[in-house]
Amino acid sequence: MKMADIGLIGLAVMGENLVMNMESKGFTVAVYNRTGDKVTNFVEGRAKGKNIIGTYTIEELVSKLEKPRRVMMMVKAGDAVDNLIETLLQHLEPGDIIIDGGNSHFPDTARRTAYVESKGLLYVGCGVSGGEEGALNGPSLMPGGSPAAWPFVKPIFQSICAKVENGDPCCDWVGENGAGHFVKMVHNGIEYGDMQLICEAYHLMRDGLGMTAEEMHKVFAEWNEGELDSYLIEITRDILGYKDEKGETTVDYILDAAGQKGMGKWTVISALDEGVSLTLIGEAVFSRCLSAVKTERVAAAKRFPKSIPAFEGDKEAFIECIRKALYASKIISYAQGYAVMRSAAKTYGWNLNYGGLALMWRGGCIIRSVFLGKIKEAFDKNPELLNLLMDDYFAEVIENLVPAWREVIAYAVKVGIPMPAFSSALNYFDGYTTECLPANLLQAQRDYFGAHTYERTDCPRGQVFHTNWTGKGGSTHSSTYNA
Ligand code: NBP
Repeated sequence: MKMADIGLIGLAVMGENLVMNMESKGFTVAVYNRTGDKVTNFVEGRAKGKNIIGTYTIEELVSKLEKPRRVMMMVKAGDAVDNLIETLLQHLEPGDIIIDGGNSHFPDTARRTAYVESKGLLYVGCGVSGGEEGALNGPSLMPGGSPAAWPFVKPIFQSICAKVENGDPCCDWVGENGAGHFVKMVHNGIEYGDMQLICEAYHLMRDGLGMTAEEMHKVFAEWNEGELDSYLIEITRDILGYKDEKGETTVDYILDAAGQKGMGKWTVISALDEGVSLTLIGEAVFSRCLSAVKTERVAAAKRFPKSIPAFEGDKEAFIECIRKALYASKIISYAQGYAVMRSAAKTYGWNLNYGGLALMWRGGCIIRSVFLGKIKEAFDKNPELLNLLMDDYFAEVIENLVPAWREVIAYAVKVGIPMPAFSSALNYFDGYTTECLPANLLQAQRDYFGAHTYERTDCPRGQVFHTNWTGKGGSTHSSTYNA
């Protein structure tokens, strides 16, 4: 058998399917897994008769690779990646390329890129999205790291990734060091937001309108035909229509305690570090936390019983309002996510192509949707766009959605159905579009107790003042601090 085009470490669900995908596109792949049985099972099972070479040590894996060698790790993020890099460095040569396709935290990727480059090799931290199905049939790939590595990984990555209708690949170079993993992290944060928005719409229909899963299945099927057409709406439709052997809807029996692996949390932490509002994803993370304290919620529900009144208006019309409110909130979530990426790009010196990112997410990944095509158009038209809301298309769309958005949230608040993501989105919209916020009073408070100073509306920006509010303080003021 000829030498392999690429080596892959980690034969779990993602690794195995990526290997099958690469092989189906004409690449020969050498594979290795820490637990050797998995290699044997794979090469004698699914990979039998294919251009896939099983190996049982890292040294053997490296010996099977064409030069410059390309080795992709698809293992659990964390120490495993550092340990594998150390072992690989003992066997690889300058010019070879190490790729991490796991969900590594972007500062780790930045550190590893510098380290591997210091040894004369190249490093790629690549976000991979699309789960098992995507890995096999075409994931969205977000590579970053050593730019010199891109020409060597591009032919493989752009051949195995998802493609949009016109054939454009959902994979392009994102930027230096941790850029690929940063963008993948924000993708996952947006995924948290999209999922939470869908769950809130479901909650309002279930408890506010008294709808069955079957009825909601039909609503989501309709929604998937229009502006909301997306993978997550599609799977929600299917989940709501799914019945077990007894004919019962499975979703009705699933415990309402959500898990999380941390990508949403990392995204929110990055937004806090950047000082950028990412309220919707923040609410999505905290909603999972609140759902997880099920026992406490059961006790609290007994202590504060509530009965939700039967809905008395035009149900069909209200369902359309929910759809509009969901769409408006989704626009806000993406506006916030893009604002975080823009800020981080400045902080870390990345030259991100925002339209290109929308294209990368347009197919293959979990947040894939028709809507991302419109985002691509907005950033292609104006790469300097500061906020998606200021794009003419989105500004007009959201203006038309606002009345329904307010109506839905007002109703939910009145009857006591929590809609943290919907309402945080509306609050952001109202805040972002308000010329005078009450932060004048806030600055006065800060200056009162901490001499933090303030700027004045009747003086140039940057000129700071301090008032001796009580007559007891001195004229010394503190230095300024901006998040
Ligand atoms: P897992 O995240 O469950 O990782 C399992 C793999 O990691 C196995 O091959 C395992 O080897 C290997 N591994 C571990 Br655990 N510790 C190791 C160590 N110290 N040294 C070497 N190998 C080690 O698998 P996955 O769900 O396929 O995900 C792989 C990566 O892709 C992860 O970083 C994940 O976050 C990311 N990802 C997953 C998805 C998804 O939908 N699942 C999507 C996108 C990205 P063993 O067989 O010997 O235990």
